[in-house]
Amino acid sequence: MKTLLATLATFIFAATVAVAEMKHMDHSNMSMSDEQMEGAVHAKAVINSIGDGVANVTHDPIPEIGWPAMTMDLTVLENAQMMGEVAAGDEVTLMLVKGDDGMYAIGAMMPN
Ligand SMILES: [Cu+2]
Repeated sequence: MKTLLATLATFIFAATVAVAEMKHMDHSNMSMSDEQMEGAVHAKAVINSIGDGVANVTHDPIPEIGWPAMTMDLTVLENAQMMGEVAAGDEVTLMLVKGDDGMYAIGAMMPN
């Protein structure tokens, strides 16, 4: 009987988790995955140029990931959220998320 109860409890727990997972999936209208959001970092930057899927930026240090201030090219993710118009010369806050290749890429950009 104890075994049966334990099995039942495990089953109910598993079912609860499954339902929680499904509810979780309903949030997929967010364009970034939860995994990406967890590892996301923010940095202030100046946009030097922005083009097809890539932006050259000069960003402030990002201590969370050990980056010093630098000028670099960053991939702009296809589903990146652009909060307003961003053009070369603009000061922005970047949200960087890890892309599929493990490299940080721009997941969102908002003018300062
Ligand atoms: Cu950099």
